[in-house]
Amino acid sequence: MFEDLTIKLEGIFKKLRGRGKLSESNIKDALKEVRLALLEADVNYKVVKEFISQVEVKAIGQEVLRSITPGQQIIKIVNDELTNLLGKERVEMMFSAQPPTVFMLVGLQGSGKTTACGKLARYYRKKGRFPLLVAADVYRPAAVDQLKILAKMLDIPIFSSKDDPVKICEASVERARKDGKDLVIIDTAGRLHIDEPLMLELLNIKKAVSPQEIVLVADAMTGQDAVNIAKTFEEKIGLDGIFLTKMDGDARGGAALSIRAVTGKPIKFVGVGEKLDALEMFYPDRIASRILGMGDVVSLVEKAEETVDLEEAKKLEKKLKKETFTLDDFYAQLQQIKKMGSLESILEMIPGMGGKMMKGLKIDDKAMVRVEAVINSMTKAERQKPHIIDGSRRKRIALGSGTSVQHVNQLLKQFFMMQKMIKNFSKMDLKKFEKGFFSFR
Ligand SMILES: Nc1nc2c(ncn2[C@@H]2O[C@H](COP(=O)(O)OP(=O)(O)OP(=O)(O)O)[C@@H](O)[C@H]2O)c(=O)[nH]1
Ligand SMILES: [Mg+2]
Repeated sequence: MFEDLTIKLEGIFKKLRGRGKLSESNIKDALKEVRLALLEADVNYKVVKEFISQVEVKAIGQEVLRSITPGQQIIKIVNDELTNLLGKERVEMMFSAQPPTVFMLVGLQGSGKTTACGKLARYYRKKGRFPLLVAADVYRPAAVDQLKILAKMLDIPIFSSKDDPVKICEASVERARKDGKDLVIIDTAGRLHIDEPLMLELLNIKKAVSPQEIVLVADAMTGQDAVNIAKTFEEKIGLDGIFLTKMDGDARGGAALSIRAVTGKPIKFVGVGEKLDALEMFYPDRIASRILGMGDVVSLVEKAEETVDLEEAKKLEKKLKKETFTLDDFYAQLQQIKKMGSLESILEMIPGMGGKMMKGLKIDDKAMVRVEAVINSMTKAERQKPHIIDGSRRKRIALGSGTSVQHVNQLLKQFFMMQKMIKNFSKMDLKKFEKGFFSFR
């Protein structure tokens, strides 16, 4: 997400950073480019106008012109304003003091509501809640089945019946109370377009169960359409937050950057893939850093903590200190990374990997399978001492793994690069690294 914008902004700021002093016209020129970059990213034009004028007022202030590092100062201003634009601080979901809490997910057809219900159920169960999924989309039988499949995969209970949606929702809250479930997540029906019957049904459900959270699920790939849809839902039904899906496919980020400013409602979650763990909490400051190509170390560390085996991580750290990182470790790393989700979504969070690096590094998760096959075809000695893998060994490995010598070469090249990168990385103290990274705020 945001790759295109990140590349452009990095380019603009690189020029500024290179200069010792900045004049008012340098700044104005740069901001013109920023404006264009935002418009090209499909950000709402009114939002862009307001944004640029905010940045300009601050940037042309004495502070920047007098500063010894004017380029840095401007990046800081843009970073702060981007954070503001995205909503300043994360807004958490509300929970009722008297359980069950009800989340009601609404949105157009195919926006990702059912998937989002599954993601939220999974996430909040991990946080110690007891969710009940509710199938209130009764118009398509397949819709109920889809939620049933997700519920089964997650081993989370589901409530469904042949009644009308309002009655289903009422009954589900009753059931949750009886069964000691403290979180009811309602999957509502989608429509192709916003129409009166849909709005009426949603309003009736709202009246019947008074949800703590009405969350609009909107498809980021639809850009400004998503923003307009959100505006209408907010006016007609009232929203508490937004779950922006398919951000993994949206390189521009226009919806994410406009939706808060246009609707006044916060983005709370971002969907970054079809799998149920492809969910990110939305933190405006972290996203702003990511857009500016500065990575998002905090989310990365959190994600790692959530999924990575700490024992394994400690072992790895020791190895790194002794500089004995082998292909076996590389393989173990791959398994850990697989647990964390798609490689792309992880790489995006690493500082400096945001824009150009990501463009050149499109990683196909299927390629991972090939990598596994190649490593599996190596002998123990080869995995421990990859430098012994010469031409004839490469041929044998390619044959054994059903790949080609090019694939083996490529993998070894990547491995040696990673070995080198990790060596450098392990010399850095992560805490210090984070501090330095965020210190200009
Ligand atoms: N790449 C990607 N695909 C997603 C994401 N969220 C959902 N999808 C996919 O989008 C499609 C539609 O998702 P659903 O959850 O069925 O959408 P829905 O809003 O429930 O659709 P209706 O019930 O027909 O209104 C499915 O193929 C999902 O796998 C996401 O964050 N990223
Ligand atoms: Mg659905």
